[in-house]
Amino acid sequence: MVPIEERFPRPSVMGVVNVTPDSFSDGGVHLQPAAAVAAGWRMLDEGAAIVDVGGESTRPGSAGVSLEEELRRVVPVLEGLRGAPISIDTAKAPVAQRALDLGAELVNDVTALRGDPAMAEVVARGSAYLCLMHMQGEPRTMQVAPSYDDVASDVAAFLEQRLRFALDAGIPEERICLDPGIGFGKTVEQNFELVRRLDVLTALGRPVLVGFSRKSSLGRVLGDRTATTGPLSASVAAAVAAYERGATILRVHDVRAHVEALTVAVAIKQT
Ligand code: HH2
Repeated sequence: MVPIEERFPRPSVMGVVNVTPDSFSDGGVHLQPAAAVAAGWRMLDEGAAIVDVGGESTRPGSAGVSLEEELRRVVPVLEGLRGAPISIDTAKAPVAQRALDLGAELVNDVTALRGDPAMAEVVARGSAYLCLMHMQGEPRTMQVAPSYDDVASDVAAFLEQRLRFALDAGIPEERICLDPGIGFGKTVEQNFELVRRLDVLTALGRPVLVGFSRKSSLGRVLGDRTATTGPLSASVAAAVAAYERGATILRVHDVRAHVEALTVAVAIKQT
């Protein structure tokens, strides 16, 4: 099996397809399977290395969906994207298993193997890559009062502990990437500090995935104190800054603009 850093060289773009009515920025847009499938193929055409399919919104305040509903949303989309490089954004082991059976190659678990006790085994048994993400609290309440001693070192300590847990469960290290979880139990300033100090996370020795695309901190730093999303221009700036500080995979909704911006950033780095 190819190590994740070879399969997804720095920088690689992960396109987001949310098959949900309520995702914070694209809720409802891809609820029909045909629309979601078309969006996935289009993102690959635009240069995404992989497409992240999710059937449960984790936006601040969200309550979660049942297993049956999540399967009902994602399975037709996974079937329509057969043969494409797919990531499954789920915290439920049966959804991950079904996705792996349908050819998914990465499990993106925003609970870092804490949501479903069966998840670690599903990943260990298969040959998929795994993303372990930091979240303080749970989506329903995570933005109420985020609190850290030192956000970068607290997030790093958590990810190191979850990496150890995954290794102990038999998941090879070379299959794992880590993610600071932008917007998951963090203030605006904490989100920006995590990107500013991304070296604290890359020091853990695993590739880092960053998902800042469209998140509300981008709208808020632009002056709208009640923003729930951020614009494309700000998303691209955050992705390029994260890449410059060592991020390997950028999780984004607008693939073409990010691929173009990152291509320029790479060209500048190389000259
Ligand atoms: N962000 C979201 C969902 N999944 N996974 C990883 N690894 N990293 C992230 O930053 C991340 C994620 C939230 O964004 P989105 O999927 O657009 O919204 P929603 O959760 O409302 O569906």
